[in-house]
Amino acid sequence: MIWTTALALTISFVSAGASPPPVAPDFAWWTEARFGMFVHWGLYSEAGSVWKGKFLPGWSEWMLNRKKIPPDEYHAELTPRFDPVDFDADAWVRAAKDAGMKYIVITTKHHEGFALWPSAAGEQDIATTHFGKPKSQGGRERDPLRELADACKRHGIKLGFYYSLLDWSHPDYLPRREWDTRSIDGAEYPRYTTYMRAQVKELLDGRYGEIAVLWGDGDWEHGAREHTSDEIVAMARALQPGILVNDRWSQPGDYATPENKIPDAGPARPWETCMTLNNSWGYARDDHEFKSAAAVLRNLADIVSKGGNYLLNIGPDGKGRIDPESMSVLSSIALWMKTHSTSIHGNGRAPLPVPEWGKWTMAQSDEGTATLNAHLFSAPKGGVIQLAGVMDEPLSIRVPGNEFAVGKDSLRRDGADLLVQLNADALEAIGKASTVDTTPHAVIEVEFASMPRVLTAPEILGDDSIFVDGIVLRLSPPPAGAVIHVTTNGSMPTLETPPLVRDGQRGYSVALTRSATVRARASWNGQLSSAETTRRVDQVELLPASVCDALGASAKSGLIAKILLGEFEVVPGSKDFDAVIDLARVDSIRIPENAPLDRYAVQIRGVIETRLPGVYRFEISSDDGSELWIDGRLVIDNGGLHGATSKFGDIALAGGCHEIEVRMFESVGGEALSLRWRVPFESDFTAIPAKAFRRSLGQ
Ligand code: JFZ
Repeated sequence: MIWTTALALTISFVSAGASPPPVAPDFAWWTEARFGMFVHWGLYSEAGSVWKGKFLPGWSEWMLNRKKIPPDEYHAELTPRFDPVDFDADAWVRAAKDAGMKYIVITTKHHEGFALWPSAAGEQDIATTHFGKPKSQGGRERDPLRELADACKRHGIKLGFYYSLLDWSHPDYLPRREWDTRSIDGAEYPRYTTYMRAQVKELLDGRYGEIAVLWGDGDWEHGAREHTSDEIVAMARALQPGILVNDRWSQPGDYATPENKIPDAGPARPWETCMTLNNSWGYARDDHEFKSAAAVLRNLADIVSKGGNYLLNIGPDGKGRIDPESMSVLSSIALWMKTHSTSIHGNGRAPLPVPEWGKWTMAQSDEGTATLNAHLFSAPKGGVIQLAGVMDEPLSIRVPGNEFAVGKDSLRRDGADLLVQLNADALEAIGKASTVDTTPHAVIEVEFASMPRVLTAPEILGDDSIFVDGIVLRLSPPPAGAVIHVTTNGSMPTLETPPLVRDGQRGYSVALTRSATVRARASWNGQLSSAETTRRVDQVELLPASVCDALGASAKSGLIAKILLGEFEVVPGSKDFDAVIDLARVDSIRIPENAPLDRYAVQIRGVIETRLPGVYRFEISSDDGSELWIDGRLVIDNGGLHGATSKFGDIALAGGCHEIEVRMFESVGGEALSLRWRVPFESDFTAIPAKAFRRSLGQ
C-alpha cells in the first residue's frame, strides 16, 4: 500500500497546479549561427518611402510618422496597392542561406500596425489586401508567413518573428500621434494589450511551426507593467520552448540588441547587432547607399571576434522582390562564405589581444581541435602575424581557398609569442584581398590539436575592493608549464618575483590583512606575459549600527515611501521630498502601487537590519535613475535617464540597524526599481527579506 500512497502523493504533488518550469532559452544554434537576416516588409515596402510622388530619405518604415500621415489615409492608400505577386519565399531563404545567414527574423507587424498574416485578432492584416483576401472574395488567399515558414523548414533555416509593441494605427493604442485627429474617446490601452497578446499567441501557437526568436520592438512609450510583458514572454516560452526573447519588451530579455553599431567591447551577456544594408530598414526606392560586401564581412568578423551575432537587414519591395543592389551584396558575401564560413560559424572570442591588422576569432571542433582565425583587414607589418603568448605549436597554418598552406616553416618562437612569417605568395594572396575596401578580407587559419595554452595575465577572481579584517584574493590558474608572479606593494612583478605557490585548499591565492595594490603576471619559457593584472583592495572600518531593539515596539515593519510628481532628469535630493505629506508603506524597495505611470520620483526610507558584520554588496536596478544611501553615505549612484540598468556598491556594516534611503525617478516609458544584496561570506545575491526592513528610527 505504501507505493499506492507514494504514487498518490506523487500524483497529488504534480496535480497540485505545479506549473511547468519556464523553459530556458536555447542559445546553442544561435551562438553557432552568428549571422542572420533581418527582413523589414510591410505596407511601407509598397510606398518605398515615396509619398504623393516625393521620395523621403531615411527610414522608410517610419514614413507614416515622418510625413505625419493620418493612419486612415495611409492605410487607404497602401492597402489596396500591396500585392507582392513576385514574393518567392524560397528565393529569399536561398539568398540568406547562401550568404551564411542561418536564421531569418521578419517584421510580422511594424509600428504602422499592419499584420503580415491573417489575424483573427486584428482589422489591419494581410487579409485586407488582394494578396491575402480569401479566394472566395476574389483574392489570392496567400499568407506570407506561412510561405516563409515552410521555406525556412525546407532549407533548415531558423525563423524568428519581429513584433512591434508600438502601433500608430490601432484605435486603442495610446498615446496618439499628435497629428492623428481620431478621437481618443473610448480608446483603452489595456484593450490594445489584449489585442497584442492575442496576436503574439497567433504567431507562436504552432500554426507556423517552430519559431526560434521573438524580436520585440517599440517598447519605449510604456513600461513592462502596461505592456503586460511578463505575461507575453511567459506565453511565448510556454508555446515555443527554447525561444529566444530580445531586450525590447521593456525587460532585459535573453540578449541585448545594439542597433546600427558594434560595441567597442562585446557585452558580457549574449548580444546581436542589427544593421541596415543602406540607410533604411524598409525598402527605400531612391536609397542606393549600400554597404559593400567587404564592409559587411569586416563588421561580421568584428562582431564575432567580440562574441556577438550580426542581424543584417534586407528590405524587399512591395512586389516581394529583393532589390538588385541588395542581391549583389548578398551574392558577394555568399562567394566569400563558400571558402571562409568556418571562420564565422561556431566562432567566438579568441584568447589573444586585438591585433592592428584585423580581428581574431576562434572555434573549437567536436573532436577537440581549436582553430584561431586571423581576419586580415590589412597586410600585417613585416608580413608577421603574432600569436601573443601562444605556448603550443599549431598542427597547420593555411589560407583557406588558396592552394598552399602557409607552412610551418613560416613559424618561429619569440619568447612566449609565436610568430608566423608570411611568405610572398601568402602576402600576395592577402594583399590582393585586404587592402581595398571593395574586396572581402582574407583569413589565415591556425589549427591546434586542442585548445592552445596561452600565456595571459592571471585573472584576479571576483571584484572585491574593500575588506574589514582580511581578504583572500583568488587567481585563475596559469596554463600548464607557466607560473604566476604576484606583488602586493604595487611594484611590477618580474621574473625575479618568487612564483606563487598553489595552496591545496585555496588554489592560487593571496591572503591580505591590510590595504594593498596587488599586481600579477605569468611567465613561461623565461618570458613574462605582456599583460598584467592590478587590483587595489582597501581595509575599512565597519559602519557602527544602531541597536535595533532600541526601536522598541513602535518599530513597525516596512518602509516609508513618498511620491513626488514631476519631470526629472536626475535623482532628486532627499529634501525635495520634505514637502510631500502623503506616505505609503512598502515592504521592499520597489515602485509603490500608487505611483503614476510616468513623470514621478520616489523616496523610500527606513531601517535595514544586518545580522552579520562585514562587507555587504547591494545591487540596485532601476529605470530611470536611482541612488542608494546607507547611514547617510552614497553606496550606489545609478543616476541619469536610462533604461532598466543595474549597478552595485559595497559597504562595510556592523551587525544591527542602519538607516537606508533609496531615491529614483521615472521619466516616460519603461519603469523599474529593485534592490538585492550579497551578505558577508556569501557569493550570490539574494532578495532582502521583508523582515530586514523597519520604519525609520525616528518613527
Ligand atoms: C526600431 C524601429 O523603430 C525601426 O523602424 C527598426 O525596426 C529598428 C530595428 O527598430 O528602431 C529603434 C529602436 C530602438 C532604438 C533605436 C531605433 N534604440 O533603443 O536606440
